[in-house]
Amino acid sequence: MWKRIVLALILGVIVGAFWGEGAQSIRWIGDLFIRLIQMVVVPLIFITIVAGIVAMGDPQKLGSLGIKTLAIYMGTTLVAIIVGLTLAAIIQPGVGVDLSAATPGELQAPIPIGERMMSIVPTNPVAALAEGNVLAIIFFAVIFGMGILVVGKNAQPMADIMDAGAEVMLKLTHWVMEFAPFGVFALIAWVAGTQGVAALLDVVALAATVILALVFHTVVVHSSIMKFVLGLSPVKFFKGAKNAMLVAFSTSSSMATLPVTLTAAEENLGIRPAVASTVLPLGATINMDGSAIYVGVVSVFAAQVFGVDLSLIDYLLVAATTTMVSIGTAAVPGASVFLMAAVMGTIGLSPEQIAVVVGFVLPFDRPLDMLRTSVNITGDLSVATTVANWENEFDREVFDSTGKSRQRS
Ligand code: DAS
Repeated sequence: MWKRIVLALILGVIVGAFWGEGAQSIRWIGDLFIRLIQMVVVPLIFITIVAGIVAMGDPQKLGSLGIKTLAIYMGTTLVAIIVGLTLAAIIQPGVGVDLSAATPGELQAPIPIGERMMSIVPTNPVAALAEGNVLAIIFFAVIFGMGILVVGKNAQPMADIMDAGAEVMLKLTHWVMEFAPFGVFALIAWVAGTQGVAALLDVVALAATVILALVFHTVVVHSSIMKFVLGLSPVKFFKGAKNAMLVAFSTSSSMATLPVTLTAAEENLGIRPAVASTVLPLGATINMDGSAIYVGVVSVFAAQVFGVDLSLIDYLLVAATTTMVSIGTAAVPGASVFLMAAVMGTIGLSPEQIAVVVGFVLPFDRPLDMLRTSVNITGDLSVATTVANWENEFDREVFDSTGKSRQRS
């Protein structure tokens, strides 16, 4: 799939460069693709967040291990998003990027912050879904998911519906991505034709910001957890996690990597099965530091492109929304593309502006997806190592002997 997208990207640049303004005539293909993305976003967010909350299991039953795990997962994701937002605010990849010709809609009038905070609680959840009010949808999805958990077995049919719904929405997402090469070709040809090929180079600054944030979070944050929180060698941690990180990089799917993640946890990092078998599958589903960084950086990029001044409250809203949305982000290739649209909605961008940004970043998504999935897995293993240490389910000898050729017993 992504080879076809790269081919579409290259063809789009060439056609756009030679066709010039005439490329406007195929813009409708790009608009159609953007509409397909928009069609999927609202049901995808609602259903995957409800399914993600239900997947966490009942808080009462989770016990200390579960509560600790959830708290550390959300905490590390919040740290990740703060790293991403800070670097995006400093580097400012979106400043000077001119997508105006691509922006059919005008900037939405800024809504007073008090009103925006209140609107998080929807007076009519169905209206919130219909209007695409992302924060209200997320709020209702979390409450609805917790309601299913608390009601327990009587709500099992609803839990099953949400599980099945998440699977159906992911299939629809997959179908929309099948159309991506055509949409990307048209969007790139149109931007290159109307803005000049140089406009595409603006995405390099965005990609560089994402990569910098991913590397910083992985190396600095997780090394600090190992060294200063657990008193373990960061080098040995990364040696033990290497295989899982490489498989995540090549598959761009946390779920596909899970078997390798479990093996690395038990055989290299000394995490006993009691912790590995609960913490890691949960992490692959709801813990995505890399995706949170990506979605947050793109949101700040979009705000800079369209001249939206972000207040501190806006940054906090993006951080909270991204953390929640990462619970619903599916562990499959390209999942973040749809959910970043949700987060951009919280900073007042119009659906058209969101769609243009999504169409702009999509051609470059796959290489960044490989990196962010690798970071997602690293975060899962870092939290699993932490929980294993705190629950005395940790085999220090196994961890310390990582990388040495151990005599297979
Ligand atoms: N590829 C997703 C994963 O498997 C993450 C993403 O799309 O951001 O973790």
